[in-house]
Amino acid sequence: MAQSLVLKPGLIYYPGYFDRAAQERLRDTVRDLVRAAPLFVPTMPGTGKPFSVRMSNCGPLGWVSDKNGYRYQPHHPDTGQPWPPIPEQVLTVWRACGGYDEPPEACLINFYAADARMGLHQDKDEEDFAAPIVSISLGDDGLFRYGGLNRKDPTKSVRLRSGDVLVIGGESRLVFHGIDRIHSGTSDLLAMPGRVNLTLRRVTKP
Ligand code: MD6
Ligand code: FE
Repeated sequence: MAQSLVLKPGLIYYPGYFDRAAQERLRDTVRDLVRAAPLFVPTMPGTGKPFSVRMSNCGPLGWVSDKNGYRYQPHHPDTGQPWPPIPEQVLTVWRACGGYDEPPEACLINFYAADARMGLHQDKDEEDFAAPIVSISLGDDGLFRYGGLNRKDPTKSVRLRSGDVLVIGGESRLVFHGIDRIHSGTSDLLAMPGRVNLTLRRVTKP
């Protein structure tokens, strides 16, 4: 089992979880996934403003956002096709680090170009907060900021590197978090500059 660091109770960081060979395998798998389910541009509920992060999903459910709101749905918003299955290499991380008996139902795939970011948010569109969210990073470093249960709580940052795993669960399941910036050129894993983040989620109560 990889080394782990408790950033705060329930927020568990596994730096270097995947070695280079495993990162390359996962990169190739993600490339196939986004061929089947192309990256789409989510938009903000209400304003319709586009996210700077492009997204796709795998699993029985996928997270989407558009003018009607945030939700999980079984099909791609542009193609109408069901999402491809979650790859075994990814399910293995959930089993090893998730501490939750039932499988994940959604794996959100985020692609950050060099200038993309993600504002401070909580992940609360799931029914079951007893399940953690398990995050895997590939490619360029991303500066991950996390705080507490209130938006105004003080925050800290950790630089998520290619191959790192982060688990948000327990009493940290609903902490505010975001990505302040991408450190372009810090990894040569991807064919283009940028960062991929996979987040595994249990959506429904078993
Ligand atoms: C990211 N991740 O790392 C954005 N959410 O690119 C998230 O928003 C996130 O990493 C919940 C749990 C883990 C995460
Ligand atoms: Fe999140």
